[in-house]
Amino acid sequence: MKITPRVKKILAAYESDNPGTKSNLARILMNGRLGGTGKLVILPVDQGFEHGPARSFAPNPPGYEPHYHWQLAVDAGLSAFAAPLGMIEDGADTFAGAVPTILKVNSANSLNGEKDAPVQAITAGVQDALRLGCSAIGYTIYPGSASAYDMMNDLRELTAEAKDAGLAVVVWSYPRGQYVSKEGETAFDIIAYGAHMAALMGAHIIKVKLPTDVLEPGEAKKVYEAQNIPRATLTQRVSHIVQSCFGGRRIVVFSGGAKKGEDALYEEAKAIRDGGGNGSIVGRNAFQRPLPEANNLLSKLIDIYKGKDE
Ligand code: FBP
Repeated sequence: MKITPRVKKILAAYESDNPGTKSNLARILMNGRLGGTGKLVILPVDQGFEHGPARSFAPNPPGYEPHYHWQLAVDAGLSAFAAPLGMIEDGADTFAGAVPTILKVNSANSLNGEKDAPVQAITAGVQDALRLGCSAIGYTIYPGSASAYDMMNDLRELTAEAKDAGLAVVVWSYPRGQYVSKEGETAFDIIAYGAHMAALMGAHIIKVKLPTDVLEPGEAKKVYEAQNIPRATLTQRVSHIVQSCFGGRRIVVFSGGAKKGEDALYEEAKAIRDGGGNGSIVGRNAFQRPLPEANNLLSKLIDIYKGKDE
C-alpha cells in the first residue's frame, strides 16, 4: 500500500504509536475514494442498538441485513465501516479485507433512557476486534453524564489494550446528561471540550456532532466572549473544534445526524472541509435512503472532500 505524503504527515503526529497502530490508521486513511487525501467518509451502523431496528431500518428495509451496509461501504468507496459486534461478525467472512472496520465496543439502547447518568454497556473487546480483522475499536463517552468518569475509566483500559495490540482507537464524544443542558449537548464550547477530552484520552480519531453557535452558560462562555473566538459560521466552528484537538494534530470527523435534505448535508461537508475537519461519519443519511440515492449522496460528499464541487 502506497502511503501519500499527506497521510505520512498525519501519522507523524501520533508520536507514541507502534507500527501496528500506525498501519491500521494508514489502512483507514488510504482506503476508498478518499484514500491518501487525509479526508475520511465513514459509515457507522450502530443505530439499531442505539435507537432500535424499526427507527433505524424501516425507512429502507434492506438495511435490516448487515451485508447491505458492508456492501454499501465497499461500493461507495468509503474509508471505513463501523458497527457493533454482531454486524461485524455477520459479514466478516464475505467482506474480509474489503473495507477497514471499526468495532464499536460499547453501545447504549433507548429502552434504558437514563437522563442524568447516561452510560453505555461494553459489548465487545479488543480480542474480538483482532479476531475479526478490525483496524480500530470505537468507544462512546458521554461528557456531562453522572457516569462520565466510569466511562472514561473503561475507555482508559480498552485504549491501553487496543494500542498494545496495534489497533487504533476511535472515540465518539457525545456530551449529555446531568451536567449539560439539552442545548448544551451541541453547544460550541461543550463540543470543543468533549473533543479535547477525547484527544487527551489518547483517541486517534475523534468523532463529534457539529456544534451550534450557542455557548453554555458558565466560566468557558466568559472566555469565549472575552477572546472573541469566532463562531458565526459553521466553518469557523469546525475550525475551533479542530484547534481544540491538539491544534489539528488529531483526526476529527463529524456525524451526520438524523436524516435530512441532501443539500444541508453537502453544506455541512463544505464547512467541515473548509474548517480543516477530516470528514464525515454518516449513518442514517446514507442507509435510510434507497441504495442508488445513498450511493449518489456518498459520492457527492466524497467529491466535496476532494474539492471537486466547485
Ligand atoms: P448518524 O450519522 O446516523 O447520526 O450516526 C452517527 C452516530 O454517532 C451513530 O454512530 C450513533 O448510533 C448515533 O449517531 C447516536 O446518536 P444519538 O446518541 O444522538 O442518538
